[in-house]
Amino acid sequence: MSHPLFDLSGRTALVTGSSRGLGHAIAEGLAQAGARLVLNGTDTERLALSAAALRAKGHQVEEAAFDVTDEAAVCAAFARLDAAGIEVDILVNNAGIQLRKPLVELSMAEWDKVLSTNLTSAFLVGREAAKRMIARGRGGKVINIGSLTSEAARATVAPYTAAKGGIKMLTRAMAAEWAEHGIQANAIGPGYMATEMNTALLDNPAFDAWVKGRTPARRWGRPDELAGTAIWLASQASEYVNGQIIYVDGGMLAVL
Ligand code: GCO
Repeated sequence: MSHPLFDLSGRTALVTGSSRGLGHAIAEGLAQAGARLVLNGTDTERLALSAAALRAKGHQVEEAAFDVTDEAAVCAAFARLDAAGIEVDILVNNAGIQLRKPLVELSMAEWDKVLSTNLTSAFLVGREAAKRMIARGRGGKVINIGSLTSEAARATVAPYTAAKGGIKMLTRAMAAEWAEHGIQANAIGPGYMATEMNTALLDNPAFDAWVKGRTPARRWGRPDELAGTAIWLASQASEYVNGQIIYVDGGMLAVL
């Protein structure tokens, strides 16, 4: 029997970047707990496939294709949700990209792209969602997706590291301003997960061995292993948890 504290029936969850990878898995977990989904991505074909796969499992799914880095597009998307009577109670700021390159070779444009996709997007989508949550007076949930790089750096991923460090502090800033409105803003910090974004790392035998050696669990994480934490942070069960980043990393950050 499911516990009522974790029941998301009657709630609507917008998950950015949910046509694949961690976003899709988190969305599926929230739907299994009862939430209606609003999936987001920029590739409308992939988004439609992701939505169809979840509908086939009996979940209620809307599609909202918009670019999370484009302020006008974000505002227009929320206006369309308003017009359709769709109220976002749970926002998961998951959209993210990676770019692996030594710092001294990075262009300004590359830096800006990673920062805007991985950090500024959470501010933009978070602002639009929270404005509405505050106006409705029913509170809400914001879950930002951090990373191990919210805490520790790794060579060749500097803009990603800076953005994910920013996500940790943006989460706290959101909690500082929105907690009094009944909104909980927390983050999930996934460890090394077997996703499409990490294909190059998974396919590199030395990196694969490093991850397995460095992680107490001795393996990569599976995207669906984020679902439990996402459901908890999206539910009434976490009503007094605010500004935290929860690492789901097989123990990696806990050890040297
Ligand atoms: C990397 C990876 C990161 C990590 C993740 C760890 O290049 O280090 O692509 O995305 O997998 O963020 O938390």
